[in-house]
Amino acid sequence: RQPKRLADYQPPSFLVSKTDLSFELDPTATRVSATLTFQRNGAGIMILDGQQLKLISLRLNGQMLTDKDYRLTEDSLEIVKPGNSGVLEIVTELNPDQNSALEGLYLAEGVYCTQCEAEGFRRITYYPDRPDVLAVFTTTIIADSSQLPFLLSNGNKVSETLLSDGRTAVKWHDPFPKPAYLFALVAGDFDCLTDAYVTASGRQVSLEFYVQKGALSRSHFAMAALKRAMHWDEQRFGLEYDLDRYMVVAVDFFNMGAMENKGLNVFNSKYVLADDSSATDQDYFNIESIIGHEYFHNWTGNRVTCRDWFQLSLKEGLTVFRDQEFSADMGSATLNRIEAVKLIRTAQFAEDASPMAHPIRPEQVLEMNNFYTVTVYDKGAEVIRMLQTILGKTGFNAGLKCYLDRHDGQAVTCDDFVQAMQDATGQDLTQFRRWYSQSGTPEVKVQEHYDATSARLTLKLHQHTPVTADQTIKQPLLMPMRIELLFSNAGSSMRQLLLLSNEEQEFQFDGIHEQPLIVWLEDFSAPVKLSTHYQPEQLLLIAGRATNGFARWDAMQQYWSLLISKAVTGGLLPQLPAELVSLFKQLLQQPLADIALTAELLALPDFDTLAEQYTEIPVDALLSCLAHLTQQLAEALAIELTACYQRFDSIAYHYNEQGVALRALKGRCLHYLAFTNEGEHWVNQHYRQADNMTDQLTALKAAQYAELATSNSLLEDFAKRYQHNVQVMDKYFSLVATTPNDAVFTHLDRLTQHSLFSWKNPNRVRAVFGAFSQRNAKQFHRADGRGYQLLAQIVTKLDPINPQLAARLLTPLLSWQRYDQQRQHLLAGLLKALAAQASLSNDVFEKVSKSLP
Ligand code: BAL
Ligand code: ZN
Repeated sequence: RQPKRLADYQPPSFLVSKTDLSFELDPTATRVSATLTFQRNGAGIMILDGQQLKLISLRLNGQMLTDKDYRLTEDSLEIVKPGNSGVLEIVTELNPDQNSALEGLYLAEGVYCTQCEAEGFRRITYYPDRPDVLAVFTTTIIADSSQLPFLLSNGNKVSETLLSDGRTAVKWHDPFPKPAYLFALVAGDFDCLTDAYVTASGRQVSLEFYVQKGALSRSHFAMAALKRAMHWDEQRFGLEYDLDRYMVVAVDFFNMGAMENKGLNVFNSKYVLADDSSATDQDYFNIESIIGHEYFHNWTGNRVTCRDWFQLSLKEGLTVFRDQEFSADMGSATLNRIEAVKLIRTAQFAEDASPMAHPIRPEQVLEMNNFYTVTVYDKGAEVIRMLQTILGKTGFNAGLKCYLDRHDGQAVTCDDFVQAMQDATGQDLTQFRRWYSQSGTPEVKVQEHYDATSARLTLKLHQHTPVTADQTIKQPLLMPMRIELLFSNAGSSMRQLLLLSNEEQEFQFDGIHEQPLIVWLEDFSAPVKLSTHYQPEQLLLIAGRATNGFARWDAMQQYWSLLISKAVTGGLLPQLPAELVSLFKQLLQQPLADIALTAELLALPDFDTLAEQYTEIPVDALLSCLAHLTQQLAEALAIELTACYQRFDSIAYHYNEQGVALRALKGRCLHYLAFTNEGEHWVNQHYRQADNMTDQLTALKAAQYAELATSNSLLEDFAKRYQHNVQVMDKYFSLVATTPNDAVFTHLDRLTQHSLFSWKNPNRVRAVFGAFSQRNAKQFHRADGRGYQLLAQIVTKLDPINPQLAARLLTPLLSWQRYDQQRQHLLAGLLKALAAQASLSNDVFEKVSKSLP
């Protein structure tokens, strides 16, 4: 199996200017007629991509081709003498019903749906399936409209015709040239919510949401979120929508969260459907953020797209950054930043330390689906954020405008993006470009020296990026470090931006008349691991005083990490320091100023965050420390927790910033109260009185973590109540999969027999086995290997059904070298057994083979 390399990029030999498609839909034999108007673009043969297709016929400029005129392989079609330009007509047949990989055209629950990013279009017809071939698409869909009343594709609807055989033909035209990965077709029966939006320049846009029958009332929030996103992009970046229609279809069978096909987004129903009785605050947040993300792609991804898939972060890092800025403006910027940083410090740092380590612009790829990663997306967004920090908001906005003006309608590279930022601002970004090519998590050490005589403060920074699985040579990076100097006089401080570019660098501040306490890396201004020399009491001071809310939370997290790491090193359980107890008492009793931040300040770090701070992860010690500290906090603060919990009258559910914050703080109190003698009482009451999904789940999770006797009966009640709502049942599946004791294995087995479970539905599989492997550390990382064995079996079972899903689920097994000898041995054995299996998909093969020595 040969990986592709960025260094081998060649422009396409042929371009396609016009792509006319006609689909005659049939569950097992859909016929696709493609008419491609092509022109030569350089030397080389004409080779089209194609997979799992039955070729019916081929014509070149009207002439039927015979088998001496072309060469067909498992994944390509070569036209022997195409000439310099012409029209190629290709008829293929495919089987949507059998397509459980959910790439290309598939049929699930009566809905025909496509997913073409990254390389799914080659499962629809033979085509130059690469993002730098941009064509104007016209699509005709022919089907029985009594079965499939909605026949949708990209762009504007041109016509609808009743054919003589009773079928209907609907024709769509998308005037914007696009690569094949942005093509979409959906056919099915839906309920449709319509609305309208008038853009800043007065364009009337019809907004249409297509959802499963009966779910219309659950699509209003997503519609409103779309309108907020459209308005926000106009206000913040001056970007308007460009077609007459914007359609969103929600489907339950989908590998991704959503897909930004031009004018016709396809969404996982999880990220569209919501109402107050079935959606949590987190669900509402996710819906708004993903609706925004896909909408923002219309400019950053669709109007300007990627030259090749190595440039994926060009559109994804940038669009994640844009959706983060949107969410921050719609709610609490501090909470948004905390959540984004948690993801970097857990999954992204873990990826850097794993055999799959790669830069945000990967250099070598066997299966592109494996590179839709937290590195490309979320570290990619951090890189964009650093650009904004360095250039300032005005400079960044000017850079983005220059990029979009310069490259509208083109397929370009990450270098083109940085060049536009440089040209618009005059800032030399030569060194900054290393963030695109260098993988790994930089480590930054800081030293402070204060000289009272000269009133000079000297800060010495040292950066180092450890080698990663893919790269041994690392260079210094340009990184913005935001700091605050806190002086003894309360309220007196000074904020600075340091630009670290050398391996070692000093920054001097004169006229500093006392030794300040320094708050490092405000807002996580660079995605690095920082090592400082704080004393615990200094961290508590920062937690109380820093101007930046993120920095206050971060100081608390560092405080706990320090306490836990000392305990782990000493082989003991940590004891709760008195000063921490008094700080928590203060937080629980303070006037309700920033409730959301308070809820975060009262949280212990999660297992994954702590794990990333160790080369060899002390699984059992970390889990014991966390359980022990939770118990100690509950005992030491029972009175204050109860009082804080009872401070809030129940208010009717509403998803807004204040409501989210109140539920979060009350939920945090309940999490600890579950560990007190009154635990059963509080949890039962919380569950019974809840008028919303957030509070119900908070109660269920608290009961489960504290292993309360009531946990099972509450879960049963929940399952009975929501048995007809599959989105809520996914939450139930995940809860059962996070059972923290041996019973989980029987439960998992039972869940796979549940009438709603299907191995073909990624949402169900993720709800069960994703939750088990990523959110049940205690059972997944069992020292006897039972958790690992189960996941390996699941991956083996899923690979022939849905390789993309199988490879994603496999991820936690790859980091086998991070555990103790016994676990290493178990994991390595399982990975070797997987590697030895015949006919592994490229998806799973690439990951497994990289992980073995
Ligand atoms: N382009 C794949 C889905 C997303 O990132 O929006
Ligand atoms: Zn995206």
